Amino acid sequence: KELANRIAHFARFPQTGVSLRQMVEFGQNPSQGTLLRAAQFLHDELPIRLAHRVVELDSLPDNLNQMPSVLRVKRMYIDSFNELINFPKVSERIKEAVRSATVQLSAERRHLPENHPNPSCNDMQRNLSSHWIPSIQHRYHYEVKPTELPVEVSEYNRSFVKTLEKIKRRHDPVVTTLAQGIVEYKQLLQTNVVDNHVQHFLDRFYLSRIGIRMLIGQQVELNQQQKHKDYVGVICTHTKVAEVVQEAIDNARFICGDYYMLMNIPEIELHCPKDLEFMYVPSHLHHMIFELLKNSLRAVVELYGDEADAYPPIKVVVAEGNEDITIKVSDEGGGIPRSAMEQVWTYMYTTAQTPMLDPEFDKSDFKAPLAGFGYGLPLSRLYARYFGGDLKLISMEGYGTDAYLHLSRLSDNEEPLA
Ligand code: W6P
Repeated sequence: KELANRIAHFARFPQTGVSLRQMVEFGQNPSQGTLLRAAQFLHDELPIRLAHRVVELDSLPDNLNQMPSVLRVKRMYIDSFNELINFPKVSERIKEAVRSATVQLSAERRHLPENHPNPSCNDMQRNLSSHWIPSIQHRYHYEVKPTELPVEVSEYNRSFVKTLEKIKRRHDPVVTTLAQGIVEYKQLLQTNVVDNHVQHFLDRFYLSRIGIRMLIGQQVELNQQQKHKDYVGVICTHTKVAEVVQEAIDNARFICGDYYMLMNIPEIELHCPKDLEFMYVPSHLHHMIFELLKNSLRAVVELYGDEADAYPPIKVVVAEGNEDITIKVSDEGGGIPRSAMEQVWTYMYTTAQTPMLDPEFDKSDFKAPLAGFGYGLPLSRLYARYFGGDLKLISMEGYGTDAYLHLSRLSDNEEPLA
């Protein structure tokens, strides 16, 4: 049908990546005109990304692409795609108003050709992210005079944000729904392994989801009042590593003590340069460290038993390099057999965790499993990779495990999209 054609059409455009730095440069004290430019970018870019996902869901192996849960996920992507392409484009009149309110800042003027094209309002030109997302240069070359903008600009922004929020909420259950599909698929195939193709698809799919939600989250946040001077949307330009990691330590220890009903909870030592700060999304950092610590705590408690008087402490070491900030989480929980290392990164639910996927399951009567749903580690690695980092595990079977979380300081890495 017609919608299928439009999706196929949009899926032929390449996705445009954005770097952490671009998100920050773009989002610092944005005027309504700048927010409108960002809205225009998202209005073009999000349907392209959504269309790619629909096509990929379609091209999953037979049986899997027909699973009810996979079809439900596809329906969410189609609905959001539809909503976006039916959202009105910015009218020529508003474009012209923003264009004429956009001034070239004098300080840099001499470096530009006399009639250098105004970056704000040209129409559909794909593949030129610098055209849509002003580079650092553009940021200083152009500014929008807020007073000269018509009220329609802020009205458009507000209405677009509403649509984005609705889309974001619609996609909340994507990870669990798709996971359910994988479980059903494995039951159908009478196997417990996810083949490489599906594993690869899920990595791409969830990475794309992180990116889409990051872009939506930025746009939504930038349209609200700035919560703190160090924040640009959900990005903190001075993320205090020790503070965020300590918070994750406290939370993980609390959850662990609660889950195993421990008298003594394993200690977690933090060695971190005081005052170490970098540009990052604090919630992502918290999420990854929290996930690693839960795994380490579980390993230690299950090795020594839940009634031990003392446990070997878990050690968290933060290293400050020029390229990377690396966070090592070391436990003495007995390690992982080398033959099981690959499985750690696969999207699979263990039998103990399956009840969570049963819609009839009474959540109030259930303790969240300490080590997540089996998705914690692969998803954490995607969060790390999203901004140019990585997550690696080194295990010494019979002793313990070291997790290395590398986070790029350069912040120039574009979102990985394929
Ligand atoms: C383990 C298994 C694991 C996974 C991830 C991080 C730490 C650990 N420790 O024994």
